[in-house]
Amino acid sequence: MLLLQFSTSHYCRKARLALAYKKIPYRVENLTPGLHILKLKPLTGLTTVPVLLPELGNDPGAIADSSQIFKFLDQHCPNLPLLPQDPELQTQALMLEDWLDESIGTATRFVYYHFRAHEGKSIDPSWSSQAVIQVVRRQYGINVATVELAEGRLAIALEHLKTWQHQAYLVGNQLTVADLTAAALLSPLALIPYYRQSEPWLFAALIRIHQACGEALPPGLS
Ligand SMILES: N[C@@H](CCC(=O)N[C@@H](CS)C(=O)NCC(=O)O)C(=O)O
Repeated sequence: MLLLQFSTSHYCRKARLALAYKKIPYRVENLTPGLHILKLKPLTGLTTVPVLLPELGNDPGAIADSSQIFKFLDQHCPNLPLLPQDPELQTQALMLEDWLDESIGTATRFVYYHFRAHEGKSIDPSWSSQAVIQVVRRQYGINVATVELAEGRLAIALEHLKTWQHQAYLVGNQLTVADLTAAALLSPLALIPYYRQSEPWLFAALIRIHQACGEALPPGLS
């Protein structure tokens, strides 16, 4: 299998966590932001990574979107399922995944890129890195007002995800799409001192889940 990705994307980390958890061998191709559209649009009709090319003969040619990739991986490799058997728990896990994908992954992006352009500029002050950060900020409309809203959404999310403090998994008694999605999409916060200091339980959970999958830890935790 081939994973088309941006090496730093937290949605691509989500796909890698699932591939690693299921011990599926795969290669990665790192795309260049901007030029990625030329490759992705004809393949999937979308412009986002991750995209998985299963390269398995009669399987779909290209799978776009991390949730669709999870669905495909569970069908292709039912061992170590990413969803609970129980239909009620299954719905819970899928709802959590969707909320994390659509709301929290975006909020993390806003807070992270704002941080990297200001207090976190010293992580990589190079012209090229700051240029990419500025392009991302313009692309998504990241500014003081939108970051403030994102911080509010993250505060609610962290309150909800505190269940991780008392139980190993967010849903039921097995690792699910909810744990993998939260671990990936919140991973950029590991570089932000405010979150490291105020939510140590979160980073303990992120490390635990990355280790359970056998995936390299994100920057800030490695
Ligand atoms: N819902 C999508 C979101 C993926 C996403 O937002 N990917 C970003 C990188 S983190 C991207 O490819 N952005 C480039 C673009 O929108 O052109 C998923 O889960 O795969």
